[in-house]
Amino acid sequence: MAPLVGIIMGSDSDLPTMQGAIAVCEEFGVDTEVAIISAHRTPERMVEYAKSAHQRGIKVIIAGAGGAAHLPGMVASLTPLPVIGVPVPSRHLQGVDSLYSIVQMPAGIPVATVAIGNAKNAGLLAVQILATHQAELLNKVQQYRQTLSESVMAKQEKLEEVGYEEYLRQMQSAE
Ligand code: RP5
Repeated sequence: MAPLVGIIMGSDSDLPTMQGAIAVCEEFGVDTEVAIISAHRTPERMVEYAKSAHQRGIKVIIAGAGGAAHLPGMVASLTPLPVIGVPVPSRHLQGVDSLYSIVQMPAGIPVATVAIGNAKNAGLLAVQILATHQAELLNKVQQYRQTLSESVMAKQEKLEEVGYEEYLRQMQSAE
């Protein structure tokens, strides 16, 4: 099937972070295309990609970048599609620079920005956007939420059963 989510990143060094978005889309059975596109090093390729994405059937773009993270905002300015920005943790400023670069968009050109390094949430948001008009996917999102809730309740039950000290000990020995 033609991919519905475009997952792009400024450098291959962003891939370890961005794999969270790819993995979650795969988990929900959503086809993606993955590309390295740099706003600074390959600006013309970025323009071409952003202008053609909707014509190729892409519905949502997830863009990750670090440092002077212009990719999500520039892509958002060139496409009518929703863009989700992932601030990639950077070496010197731990991704605060990436976050500020991505989140401070001017009125008129939004980028939905997730937490630093949280590509998983970007993938989930893309899935939820697609699920607004896909009943089967909406069902999967609801099941996922149910599983999340059950996993927290299982932790609570165990905490009550073994007490906090033993719980901590087991957590630390599992690390
Ligand atoms: C940004 O510069 C990329 O998104 C990456 O996070 C950062 C560093 O890139 P490399 O020097 O590792 O290629 O454009």
